[in-house]
Amino acid sequence: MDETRFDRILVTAALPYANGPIHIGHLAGAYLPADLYCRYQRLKGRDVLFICGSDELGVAILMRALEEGTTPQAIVDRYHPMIRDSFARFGMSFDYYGRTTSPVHFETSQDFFRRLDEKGVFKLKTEKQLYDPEAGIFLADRFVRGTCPICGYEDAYGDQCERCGSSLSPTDLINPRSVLSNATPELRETTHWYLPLGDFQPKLEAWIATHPEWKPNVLGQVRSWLQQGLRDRAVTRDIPWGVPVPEDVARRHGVPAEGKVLYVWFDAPIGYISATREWAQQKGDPEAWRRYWQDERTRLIHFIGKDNIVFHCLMFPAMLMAHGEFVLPDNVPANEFLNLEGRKLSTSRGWAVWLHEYLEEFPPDLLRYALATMLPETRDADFSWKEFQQRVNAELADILGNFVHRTLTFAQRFAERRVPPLRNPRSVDEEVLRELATFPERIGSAYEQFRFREAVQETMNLARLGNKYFNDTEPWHTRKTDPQACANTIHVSLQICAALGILMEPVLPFAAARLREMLRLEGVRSSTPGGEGQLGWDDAARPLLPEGHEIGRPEILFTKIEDEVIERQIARLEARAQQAAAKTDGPPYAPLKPEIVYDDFDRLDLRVGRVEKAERVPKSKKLLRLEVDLGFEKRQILAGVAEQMAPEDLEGRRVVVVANLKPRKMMGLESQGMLLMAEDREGRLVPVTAESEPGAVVR
Ligand code: B3M
Ligand code: ZN
Repeated sequence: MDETRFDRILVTAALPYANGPIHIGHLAGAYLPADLYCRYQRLKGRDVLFICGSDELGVAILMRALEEGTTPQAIVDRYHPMIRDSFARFGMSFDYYGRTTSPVHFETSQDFFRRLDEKGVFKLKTEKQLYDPEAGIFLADRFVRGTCPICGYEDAYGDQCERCGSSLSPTDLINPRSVLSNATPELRETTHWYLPLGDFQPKLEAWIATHPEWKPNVLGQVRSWLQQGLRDRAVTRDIPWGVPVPEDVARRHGVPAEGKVLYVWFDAPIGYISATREWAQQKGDPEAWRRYWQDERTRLIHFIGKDNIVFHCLMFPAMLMAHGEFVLPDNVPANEFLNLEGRKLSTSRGWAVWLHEYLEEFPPDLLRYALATMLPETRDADFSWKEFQQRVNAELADILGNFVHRTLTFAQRFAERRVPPLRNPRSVDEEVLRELATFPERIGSAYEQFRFREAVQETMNLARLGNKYFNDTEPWHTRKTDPQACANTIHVSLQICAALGILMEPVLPFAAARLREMLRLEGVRSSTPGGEGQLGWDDAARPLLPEGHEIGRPEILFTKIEDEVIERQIARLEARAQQAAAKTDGPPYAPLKPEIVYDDFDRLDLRVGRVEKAERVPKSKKLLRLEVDLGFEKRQILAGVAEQMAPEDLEGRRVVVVANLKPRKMMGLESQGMLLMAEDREGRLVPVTAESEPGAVVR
């Protein structure tokens, strides 16, 4: 880092949508590189702040809630802790991990929006959009389905047909229907705020031109966007989940604020700022966030995947420029995509390796290392389980683990676990120590330039150097022929181990800590937030263990992975993909009904009832007549299930009854209530049962 220009580094990693767990594609795109970078910089002794959090608003979350038949809040409350915890176990060294449903975030993004509005940055446009008259809301693209005009598929989305892949606009659909209510949508007028990106184009171009050092894949995308010409982008939406458009702002324009929220790509990057504010509050210095966002001597770096480039390199910078009080990113080292076993990662097709599942079976370091060697830095890359195994067995175990183990075992057996003195070093000893001294700089410069694969390879090269030196000096021979030469080999090898105890820390933080413990190497600065310690990255250039220093017992750093373990992972992946295929081919789930409040639910009186008797109703194909004991009284209930169920399926069972449903007559018989049934996507029914006494209240 150019220390004449910068005093501190603010690093952000893309805020993952809290609508599903983290998989290796996410890790390879943004998170692992960001963590490697921050850990390296902390070891260099630099002032680093590493910010991330869950992206909890917008259509993606709402869609997920809809698919699962629950609320968006329930979705984010499930996935936020899951993501946060799996990140922590993976060793992500965030200074702060926030979430965009926090009050600070609402306030920060509303203030940002208000300020841009006051500065006259936005354009307002009124247009006709699809509206669901039953649910009472405007329908974002994904909330409309209908028949594809190209291929006739009946379940095409408003923005795309999943069968033929055509990109559509909601008004192209034949027989459009609302996913929310099934109603036929109508066209209605609505007003939205637009960020006129085109107006910013000259400023953005000038700014991008000052960054020829950015990665070619990033500059390539940015230039192509600029070439096409930037267009106005709506930064508000009519959906019921997001940061509300501030009422005062709406009022100023005479636009009803109700139901309007900020577009998720407007609020999410502001989430980096909100999270930094929360970090500052938490540490009791509420203004500290300003140093990182508003001081020119801060270097801001966004780690993201390639699908987020336009937002981080053009839209968010335009917002920051318009606001006027913030620093702009100094670099956006976006990665390309990671494939899995030669196929595109796809969560809906079950083609992914999930972080939380991985962590149930393997230590975090193995994936950190293997992924780091396969990062899609310049082009798409592929992760395969076989290569994972190969990296672990042939590199971590056979090279790094082996070097450490043979060195420590030798020191234990022939030097009483003490660092022997270096006397009359041979030229080979001196050469290796000289070469060792070049590694911090060599690995470090790769990290500085976001060349993480190279950094990790160079780290392994130090272990390779150690192994070669150990082999070349043959301490098992010199032990008998020239004890001082043997002692020198042990001395130098231990110094290499100690250097590794620092230099492998970014990529293998857990193993590095164990190695330092084995060496009893103390005082190394932690690569996690707030770490103290005298020894840092550059100290690894010199011998760290004094003569006579006592070391601990050797332990195995990395265990090899058996073929069978890897085969199980591959089999699981295949099984997942098959399951997912079966599921998506099936009929659609019933659409979710519009939201109700608790009082709506509370008007139902649900009771447990025991079905004492069940029989067919003569001359009716559909009806069963049931006698149900509700404890305090008996009821006759007619259930329209005779086509799917036999009387024996119900007799004797404890079911759930709607007990306050107005009685009605069917086939001349009075039905005094209703049974709850679960109906799956194929139309199969099962009674909802409850193992409680008749009359028990269900709520
Ligand atoms: N949540 C999209 C994504 O996960 C989005 C990133 C926001 S970064 C401010 O790819
Ligand atoms: Zn189609």
